[in-house]
Amino acid sequence: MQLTFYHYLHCPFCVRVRMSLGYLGLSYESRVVSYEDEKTPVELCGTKMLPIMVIDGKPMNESLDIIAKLDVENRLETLHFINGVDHKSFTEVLNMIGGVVHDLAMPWWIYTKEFSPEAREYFEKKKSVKRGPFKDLVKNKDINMARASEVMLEVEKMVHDVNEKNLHIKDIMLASHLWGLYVVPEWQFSPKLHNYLQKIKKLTKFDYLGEAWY
Ligand SMILES: N[C@@H](CCC(=O)N[C@@H](CS)C(=O)NCC(=O)O)C(=O)O
Repeated sequence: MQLTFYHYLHCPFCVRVRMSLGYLGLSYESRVVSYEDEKTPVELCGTKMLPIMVIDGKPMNESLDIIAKLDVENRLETLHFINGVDHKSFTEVLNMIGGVVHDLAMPWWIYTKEFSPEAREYFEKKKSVKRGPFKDLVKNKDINMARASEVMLEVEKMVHDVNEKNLHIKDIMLASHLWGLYVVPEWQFSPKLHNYLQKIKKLTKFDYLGEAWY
């Protein structure tokens, strides 16, 4: 199976695919797409949305569908999760987590090495429509940190002692959504969440921004 993976480094949906690839031990060609590049994703899948995986010449999107297709031995139980009863409620919880994580992380993401000045401008303009200007997100960071801390109390109840055998797609989805907070200098995960995330990092051989530097 020949895999070419088009992705953004910061995007939690792309991160979940990247973590799954690492966990499954699949090698792939990585193409990090610049955020303002509309042509590449539109030519591949007809819409500006990543991740996109090209499998033996055929492009597909939707992170969970990609993972389900690649996980031929069903080690992460992705297909079962997609068709299962808690898919909807888990997705709602993730969206809520994403809301608080992204308000804190977005102003920092755009200053990582992934973003050129053009990509930064495009991203901020697009995301400000829903969230307001990034300078206001930064101004309100104490309020947003307090909101995030409250949410993390609930997140702590969702985590378990992960290992090579029991890692589930839901762990990967959760870790991918939380990972953005590591770029926020004032943020600190509780030891329980930090340990959980670091174990997943190891199990999935995940390196968040590494390839931006090579
Ligand atoms: N349901 C999709 C969601 C992917 C998604 O929302 N990708 C965002 C990045 S986090 C995107 O490509 N946005 C492009 C844009 O807003 O310009 C999946 O799971 O793959």
